[in-house]
Amino acid sequence: MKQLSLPTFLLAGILLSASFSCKEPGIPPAIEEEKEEIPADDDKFEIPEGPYEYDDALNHDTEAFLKAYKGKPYKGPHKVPGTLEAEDFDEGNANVAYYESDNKSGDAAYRGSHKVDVRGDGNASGGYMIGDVQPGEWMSYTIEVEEDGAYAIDTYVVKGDGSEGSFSFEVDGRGATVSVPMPLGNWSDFTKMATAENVMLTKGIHVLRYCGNTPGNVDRFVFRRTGELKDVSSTLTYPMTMKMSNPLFVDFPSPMYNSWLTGHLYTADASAHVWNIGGKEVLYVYASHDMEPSLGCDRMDRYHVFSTEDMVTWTDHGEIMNAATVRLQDGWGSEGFMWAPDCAYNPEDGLYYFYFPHPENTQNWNSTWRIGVAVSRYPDKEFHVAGYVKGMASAIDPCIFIDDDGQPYLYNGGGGKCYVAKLRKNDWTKLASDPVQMEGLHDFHEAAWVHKFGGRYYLSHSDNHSPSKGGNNMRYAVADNPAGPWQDMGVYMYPQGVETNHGSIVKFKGQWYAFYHTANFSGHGTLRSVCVDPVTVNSDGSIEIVRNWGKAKGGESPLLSADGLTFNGADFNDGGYHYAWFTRDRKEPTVQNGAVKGMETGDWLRWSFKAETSGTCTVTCSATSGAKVLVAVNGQYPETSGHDIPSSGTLKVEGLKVSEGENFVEFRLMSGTTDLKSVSITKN
Ligand code: FUB
Repeated sequence: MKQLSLPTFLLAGILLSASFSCKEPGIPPAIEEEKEEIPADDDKFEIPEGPYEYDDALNHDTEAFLKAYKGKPYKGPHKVPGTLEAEDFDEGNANVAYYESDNKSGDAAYRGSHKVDVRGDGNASGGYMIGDVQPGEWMSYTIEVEEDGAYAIDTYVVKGDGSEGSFSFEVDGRGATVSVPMPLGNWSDFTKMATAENVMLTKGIHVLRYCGNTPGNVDRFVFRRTGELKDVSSTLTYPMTMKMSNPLFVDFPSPMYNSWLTGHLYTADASAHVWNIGGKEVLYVYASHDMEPSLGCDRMDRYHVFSTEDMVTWTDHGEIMNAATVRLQDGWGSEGFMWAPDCAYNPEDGLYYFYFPHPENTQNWNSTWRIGVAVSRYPDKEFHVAGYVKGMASAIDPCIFIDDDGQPYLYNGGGGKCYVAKLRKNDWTKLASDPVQMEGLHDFHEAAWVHKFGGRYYLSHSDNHSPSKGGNNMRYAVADNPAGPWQDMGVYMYPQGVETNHGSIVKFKGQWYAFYHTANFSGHGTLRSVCVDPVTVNSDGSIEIVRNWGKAKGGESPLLSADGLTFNGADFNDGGYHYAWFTRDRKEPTVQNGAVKGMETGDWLRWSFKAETSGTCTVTCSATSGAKVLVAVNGQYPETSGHDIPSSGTLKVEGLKVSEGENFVEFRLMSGTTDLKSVSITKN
């Protein structure tokens, strides 16, 4: 191939760090020379002729699963309906009858020496339980179902560290339930149970798998028949159109992980673009898909695309890519791990280029990230995997930015490092320069997004977060060059109570919007929901904080004076669901005599106030005991997983940061129930 030499890429002085948390394939210490532009040639990816091939990943052969299953019932098959002791998992090898992530042995007094953590416990039925079931671990049980039907499984399990937990079940290798929240108590309290509803079972032998999505000690399962067997096959047809408000998309149904059952559609990592479709401006959102039940971000295995012409009515065009299709069409990739994507339109060839981070293999997922690329004639369907962008840094969260001269730039990064490389102008699946690590970003975590305004380049990203601090801020930086060096401009969105945030900033029909995600709706940090709010971009390009916490009741935020400030619980902000308050059932909080009554897990309230100077404050809450709460100012918690409201009913939280100008205080229930009388703030 003829090599043409181009000017040096303007990245002087950019050095690559020697210590990568992810393995970087062949990145030079600094950019010297740009790779040569390749003339349109025969190695450019061509969309294959013939019918479009897609693996919907839901074809599952139950009969074949049972035939291949090598486990043997222990004291079973266990009759359903009936009671099954957790310690009576099937006989068989690891990865067949059980999966254990550590090498510890269980209590040999029952079933002899075993890697499953069987433990003697006087409070457990039969004297034993399975302790220390870690995320991703499972046990299989051969069951014999008496009659076709819908069954409930009362699961006697407990999480003793006070933080939220969940478990789920699979039947014959397929997801059979959503994530069920675990009861909280001491690690040996087996009086409480949580019910997995609507497990559809046909008469005969099946293999049930208990999956610990989080740690928990599990004692027994009680099966009850609750109704008729329902046809649970997927009846989803795309596209589907609905009116939406924040959080977006959750009301669209979607198949759950590895299952033909449907649940809420959880979306994250929205990349929003405006394409011209038949002379009309249409906004498209390319989002990743959090799978229910979740296991961290491991099971995210597909992408959906959504569009709108008015920001009110949205269409879900359905799945455009999944991990199974990467393997089918291009022969590589892991299971799951389809993380934050992006898409770009090339007017030169009229094709859409969809970029997605995906590991080369499941075992070493965290060190084998690639930026996969798929190409289509359409923005919303028939993406063909063209491979991956060879030579790009092994990191997550691709973002594509096309400069005014048509030059595409590919960004990616995570774990504190952010990279950029040029793509070939005439082949957007290949690099035109080696990736370099960019300079000047402040506290970069991940989620790079680039847009241009007033001739300058804007890179927004999440900062280094801590779930116990409420998650990450979204920051932005500016530069005169698409590759930096960047100058940090500060925060444009406060943490959203989720351990990640990830956004995009886009102008649509004259208004700027910030896309982001929260986990409020699900209450699980890895079952997220995309949201959107208008954002103000000033004429000098500065971006104002996205005001997504409503407005003080009555309009004017009260001033935090030297005397402090007290809000009645009931005087929470105006602005409604998702902004001023949140309840799982979306019903307005119940107000009585100035208090908010019966707050439940996941509920929160916000109150706006003004401060003349920045500093720290103490927030004192008066509420009934029996609940664990987080108290935050501007979405940032102190270093804690929650405070128990003491029996005195007075909870004091110190050291919360206040900014000059507008602030909001938030009271969020982590577990239990409470009535909230008041929230007082004093400046330190
Ligand atoms: O969705 C998976 C990962 O979480 C994304 O790639 C990150 O940006 C974070 O949102």
